[in-house]
Amino acid sequence: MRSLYGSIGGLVAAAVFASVASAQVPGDNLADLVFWQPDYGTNVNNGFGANPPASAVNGNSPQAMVVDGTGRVYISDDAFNRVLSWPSLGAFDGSATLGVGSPPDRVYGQLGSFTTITANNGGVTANSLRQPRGLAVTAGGVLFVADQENHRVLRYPAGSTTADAVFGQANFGASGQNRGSGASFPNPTTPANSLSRPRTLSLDAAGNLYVSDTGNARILRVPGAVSAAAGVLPNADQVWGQADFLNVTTGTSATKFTFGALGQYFRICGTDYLFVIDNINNRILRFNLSGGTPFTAEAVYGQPTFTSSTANNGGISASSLSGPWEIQFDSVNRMYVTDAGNARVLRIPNPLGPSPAADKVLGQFDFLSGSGGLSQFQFGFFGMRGLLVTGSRDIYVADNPNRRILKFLSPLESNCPADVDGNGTVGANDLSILLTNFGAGPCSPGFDARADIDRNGSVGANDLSVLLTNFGAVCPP
Ligand SMILES: [Ca+2]
Ligand SMILES: [Ca+2]
Ligand SMILES: [Ca+2]
Repeated sequence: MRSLYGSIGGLVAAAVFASVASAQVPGDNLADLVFWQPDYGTNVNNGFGANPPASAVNGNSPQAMVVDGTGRVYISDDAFNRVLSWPSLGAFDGSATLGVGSPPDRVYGQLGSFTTITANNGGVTANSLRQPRGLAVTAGGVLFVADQENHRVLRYPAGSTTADAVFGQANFGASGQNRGSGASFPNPTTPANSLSRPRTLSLDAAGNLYVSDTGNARILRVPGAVSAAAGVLPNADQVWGQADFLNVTTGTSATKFTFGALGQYFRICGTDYLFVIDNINNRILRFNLSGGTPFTAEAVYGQPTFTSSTANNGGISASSLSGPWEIQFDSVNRMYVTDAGNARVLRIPNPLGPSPAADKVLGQFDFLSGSGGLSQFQFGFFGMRGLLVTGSRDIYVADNPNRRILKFLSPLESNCPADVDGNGTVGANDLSILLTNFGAGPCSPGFDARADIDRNGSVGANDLSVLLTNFGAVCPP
């Protein structure tokens, strides 16, 4: 059973830091902004009962956060049956140091209203949503929304809040689970275009869409979903977790997972991967789509074998998982995992290596703690969902049961990045590490990410300039 306030250390940290909640300090484990709640100690159920009504600057159940190529931000809120959008992360943050940020300029699913939260407002249409979850967006702003309880995925042209294409239903007015055939029975007429509670979405460079079809224990690939004609999107052409499109079975192996599993596509160093976050089995599977067996996982995270599934197998550690939810990568290909059951975010520096373990943790003091709770103030989470890692390595976490989003300013990075080796001064050894990695990036063998001082994803002249400018400097402890 989780204690209300987590570890004693967490309680002390919360008590100490709640009084200086407005201070924004990068490079530490304390949040620097909170959204949708008035302070770090509150998690009221906005929009219901006597609590604050729904507004443009609050929400209830944050799920996914994505950013398009122009910097526009999109956040899904399933309890409020809407997706909100801001023109930039800066606009989302607003000028507040604590509290609400700035109002969004766009809403999906509520006919333009920022104060209604009705499921299928106006009926089931190309403008309605019922508990939207996953999001995916192209660089140009074409948005896909997993409209979970309408058992469909909607595509919105850039700038429009009216969908022009649907996957999983025959038209914009239909909303049946598996087109009416039930929870885990893909519709026999169109089994490759049938959904049961879709959640996470992702896109590859060719515009194929990967859909987590959680109620059918499978991940689908919808070919050419970005460029396909308006109307009903093409049938899926690939499926993970099932031998065919028609049948649904579950399991714990390199080819099978269970209900609720979430797929996320990433391209890393020229290779295409599908990661399946098999949260009930407390593991993440990695499928290599550029290899010879794309439907058999080549690696598993959080478990010693492909057939084990115990939470924190072998004890909680830097390589154990409990109910993982989402993963993201930064510019040097480090993997961040919302390890929700352990109320922590893990950073795995070498996720393609033989035994990937985390080197940093957010939400806990060490790798041996996993307690969470409601109202964890500035320090922790409880049952996190989506995750966004920015170019400067700020981290936004959808702290879902606390009904808030937390922003941490580069929480896992050094505040003195020119001190590459972390010994407290900027000196000859730091220069040596930088020069050894000069011209290299995360796909170079033996790359040392610490040498990327400016966090742009490679080691070059600007990193050298920053180091030389700070040469001889003493870094704060
Ligand atoms: Ca901080
Ligand atoms: Ca140093
Ligand atoms: Ca750099």
